[in-house]
Parts: sequence; C-alpha cells; structure tokens
Amino acid sequence: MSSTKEYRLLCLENPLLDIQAFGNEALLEKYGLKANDAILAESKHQDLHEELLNNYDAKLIAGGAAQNTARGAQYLLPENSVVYLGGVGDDKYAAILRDACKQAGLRVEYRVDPKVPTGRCGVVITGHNRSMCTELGAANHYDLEHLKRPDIWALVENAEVFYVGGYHFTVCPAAVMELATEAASKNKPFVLSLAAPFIPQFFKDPLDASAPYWDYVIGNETEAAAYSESHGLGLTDVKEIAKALANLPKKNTQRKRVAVVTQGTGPTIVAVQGEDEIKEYPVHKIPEEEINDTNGAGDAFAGGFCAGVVSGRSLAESVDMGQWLARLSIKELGPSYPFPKQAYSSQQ
Ligand code: 26A
Repeated sequence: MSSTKEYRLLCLENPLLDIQAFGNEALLEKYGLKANDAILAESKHQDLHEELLNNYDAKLIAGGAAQNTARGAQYLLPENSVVYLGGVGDDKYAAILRDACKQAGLRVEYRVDPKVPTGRCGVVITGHNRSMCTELGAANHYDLEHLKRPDIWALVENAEVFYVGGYHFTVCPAAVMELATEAASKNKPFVLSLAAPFIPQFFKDPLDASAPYWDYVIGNETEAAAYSESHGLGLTDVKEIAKALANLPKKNTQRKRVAVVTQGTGPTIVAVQGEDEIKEYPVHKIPEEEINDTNGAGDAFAGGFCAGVVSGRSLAESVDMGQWLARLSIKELGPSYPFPKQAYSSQQ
C-alpha cells in the first residue's frame, strides 16, 4: 500500500483527453468558435471531435486544465508530491490519461464511471491561439461521495496545499467548498484558478461562494476582465483588477490573499491583500520558431507557481518557476512537458 504521507499538493478538477489539431478560420467559423476561448460543447459542436480526428490529423494528448497543472507541479517537486482527483470513464481515453500521469509521476485517484465515456476537449490551434470545446462526459459525474471516501479524504487531510481548477464549478461546487473550508480550518493554502472567462460570467454564484477561501487566485488577463465585468467592478486595468481580487473579504485572516494575473507575453501581475504596491514580472521571450502551441501554457504557469508555494519559495521565485514551466510547455505539443526532465534554474 502506498503511503499517503508524501502527497503535499492535492488538485481537483476535470480530467479530459485533448483532441488537438492545427486548424484554420473556416473550421472555427463552421463551428462558431472564437480563436481563443474555452467553452462547453453544445449540439452544434457534436461533429467537431470526429472532424478534427478525420480531417485535421488531430493528436490525442492528456489534458484537463488542473490535471495539466498537477503534472506540471509534480515535474518540479520531489517524487510523490502531487495527487489529482477527478472523474473518468472506463475506456481507452482514460488509459491514455493514466499513462501520461504515470510518466509525470503524478498520482491520480479517479472516480471511475463505467457508464459514461471519459471527457474530451477539441482543441483548434490557429497561430498562437487555441480554441477549446469540451464534452465533460464522466468528468461531470465527480461527486462528494468520492471526495469523502475514507481513503481519499485521508489524502485531503494529509495535503498541505490545495489547488482547484475553476472549471470544476461546472461540475461539483460542493466538492470545491469542502476543500476550501478544510483548507481554512487547518490554515492551509487554497489556490483557485479562474480557468476561463465563462466561469466568472456564468458560474458567478458558486465562484463567489468560494472567494472568501482563496489564498491564491490565478487567472489570465481575459479571465480577470471577465471577472471585473461580471462583478460590475468597472475596472479595465489588469493591475486594478488584481488588486480588487486580492482585497475581497477573506475567511482565514492568518494569510494575506495573493492575486496573480498572467498576460501571455506581457508581464505577470501580482497583488497582495492590503498592500499598495502591485508587482510586475516580465516574461522571458521564446524565439518564434521554438513555439509549438500555447494550449496549456496557463496551466503550466499555475503548476510551476504551486510547486513554488508547496516548497516554501518566495512569491517572486514562485512566479519565476511558473514562467519557466510555461515556457517549457509552449515548446511541446499541447499541455505537455519534456522528458527526460529539465532542471529548473532561475530566470531572474
Ligand atoms: C469544463 N471545461 C470546459 C473544462 C475544460 C478544460 N479542463 C477542464 N474543464 N475546457 C478545456 N480544458 C482544458 O484546458 C486545457 C488548457 O488550459 C483542456 O483539456 C486543455 O488541456
């Protein structure tokens, strides 16, 4: 039996298989997709995955935003540091996910639903944009019962840091709240990613219910803008939005909230609750010819950042680790990391 002792970071969200292809404007238009977006599939998208596989030479790659983050954090941390929870089916797609996680040394504890297929995300790459269209499948059936199973809850109790992908608000907000309240009651850091603009837009209530429990909130510039708009903040400046996020009311007053907003090639913004100064950390450019695609870059950033938090690094170092891992992922196909592992060295 493996010990629960080591697993210091526990992540929760939706395990998905990415069906990723290089596409074009016509394909985006045919399915009514924006060049850079993440949405839940509707009936008009039902043929997209097949079309990507049949006509666009799509590749099957392990995805699911927080699963990418969990693999990324494990990439930087000692063996057996990270465990990931989510729902899959009992099929070949789940086997691909398990293999990728095994290679990364990530422990997964899936809720397996024998009746529902593993979730899939169609990813259309055009230039440096990626458009994602998700059929959640078995990921949508994750439930509290799994989280509260004694062997799983033992992992929760043992963990020192929690990371929840905001996409999970579409699935089981009760599980998110269970982790959030557990974190606050034990004074452990709870990290939340805003995930996509549609989360603050259309899942505002469950998102807001969790807000007092965020010790770290991570998003990109479009997610921050969507938050500002859906909450009527009237702010368009990313720094001001980061400051507003950092200063939302907080349950556990033993930790100051930190808001981190990434901006692609623009500087990463960091605001700390109660502090006037907002920090900016420029990213190191990647030569154009080394860029493969940006699918998963934000997840990789979060993975590196969380590895920093888990290992007690400073905020500046944690941001640097996030930026470093994002660079590695951008050079790979999809939300992946190079093996054999590259050793982290500070870019500062
Ligand atoms: C609920 N939705 C829409 C989603 C996702 C998602 N992960 C969880 N839930 N939609 C897209 N993704 C994942 O985001 C990664 C890139 O950031 C994709 O699987 C992709 O790997």
